[in-house]
Amino acid sequence: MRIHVEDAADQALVAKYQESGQHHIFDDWEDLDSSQRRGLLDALQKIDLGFIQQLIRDHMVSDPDHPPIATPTPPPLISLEDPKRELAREKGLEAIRNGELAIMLLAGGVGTRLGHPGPKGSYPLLPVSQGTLFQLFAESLWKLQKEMGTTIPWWIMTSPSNHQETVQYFRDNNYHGLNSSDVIIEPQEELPVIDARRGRILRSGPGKILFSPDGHGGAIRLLQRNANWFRSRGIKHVYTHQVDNPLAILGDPEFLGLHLLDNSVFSSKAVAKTNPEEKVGVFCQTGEHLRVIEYSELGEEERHRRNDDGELSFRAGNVAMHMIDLEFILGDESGEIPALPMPFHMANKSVRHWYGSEWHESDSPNSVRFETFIFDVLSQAPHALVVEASRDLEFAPVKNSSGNDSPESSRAALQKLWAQWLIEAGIELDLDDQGQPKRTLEISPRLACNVAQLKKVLDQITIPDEGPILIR
Ligand code: UD2
Repeated sequence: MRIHVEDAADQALVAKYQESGQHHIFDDWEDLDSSQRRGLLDALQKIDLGFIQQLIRDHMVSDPDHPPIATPTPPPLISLEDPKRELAREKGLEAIRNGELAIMLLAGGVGTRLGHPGPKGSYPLLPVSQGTLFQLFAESLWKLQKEMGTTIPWWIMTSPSNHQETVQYFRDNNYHGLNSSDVIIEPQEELPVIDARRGRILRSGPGKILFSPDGHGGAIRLLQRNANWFRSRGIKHVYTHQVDNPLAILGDPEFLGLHLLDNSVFSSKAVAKTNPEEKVGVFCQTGEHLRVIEYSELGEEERHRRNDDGELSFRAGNVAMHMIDLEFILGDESGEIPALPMPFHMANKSVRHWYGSEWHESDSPNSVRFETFIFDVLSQAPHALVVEASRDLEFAPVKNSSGNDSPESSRAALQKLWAQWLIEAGIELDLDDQGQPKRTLEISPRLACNVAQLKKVLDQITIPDEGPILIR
């Protein structure tokens, strides 16, 4: 079909897509009004078509299988009992007090599994107040800043599709008590979604390209784009956490200290996998480097292998809390940003899309998204570290709408932990035989983020005689 546009640059753009086998994008051009046409051309302008065509060739046409992974071995691990931890904590606290730490929340994902309409962080997880995940994190950070007597900037990585809503959320909620200038909300980049069979760019409606965020590896590019911001403030380390885990200990001083003592440039927390089939990526050593091998990529034999003590050999499950040395990501004073190329992974998903002037849907995956993963920079890290964390204390993600890793299981884990703090602080509480409090319970992080902090504010706590217990 011949498409006529006035501007020579636009005409060349249209020709480029048509000649690259993406002419279907214009098949309803005649039905679009002038602003829809402009919107489409602007979206096409944003795409690096040559790069996308290369991704399609590399992943879909040539060899869709993963390249073989060099024989993995279990990685060295700082265990829960490691005596270095106490010293590490002091070192971490000192670095935070010196203003060397920033925190980055990865909140750009699409979060389709939970079925919550807004950004995942706006999910009302808290059991009594119905406060949100964003609120929990913001209040934990408020507390950490107060305890440290310093500002700790909080970067929130959104994606173009949830950015405005996230910004609006924080404005509407007065940043949950944080200084708005310390909360920097910035979107990651996005890439077009591709038809799984033919490698065509998909549309989300007439004249609209279907885009998807480029994976949490986008955080590395976001840091690099903002190199001057971090350098000018003397920030040396960034702690990253995922929006789906309310138990993440923001900026954990002990973790930062272990990272520093070990001269690591990329440190990660890991919890012991409970069974060989649990669907989390595991840290492995391959050659000189650490890497995360996704559940599906780890061979049957390795998945089930056990040590003499009966523990799974490959048990260091990735819980997506990382401490990253900024010099590794941003380079040294010379100002030259290191390249740090990351491989693209394909995610096959089923999606509703617009093609041939009608909607298409499928129960099986019909589209491909290209994503990079933050931990893939490990292959370029001169030295990296894995630190064991306790699942009960640090990992209760909200991923699915029910069952495992759901709001229900996550709330239960939070309440069990808060109940233990109260009991340890000397407050009486009835528990059931699973260790769960018999009454609905919530402790605001503004008051306490751990048992030591709780013990300091005992005089402010009164437990009502009946009903839900909200301590704030
Ligand atoms: C991730 C890990 C998995 C396990 C698990 C623990 C990967 C590929 N897998 O699985 O091994 O450790 O977490 O909870 O990481 N996000 C963005 N931008 C994107 C995509 C994701 O910010 O483009 C954020 C997202 O908002 C969320 C986090 O990254 O906070 C995890 O994303 P996910 O839900 O895709 O990862 P998941 O649960 O499959």
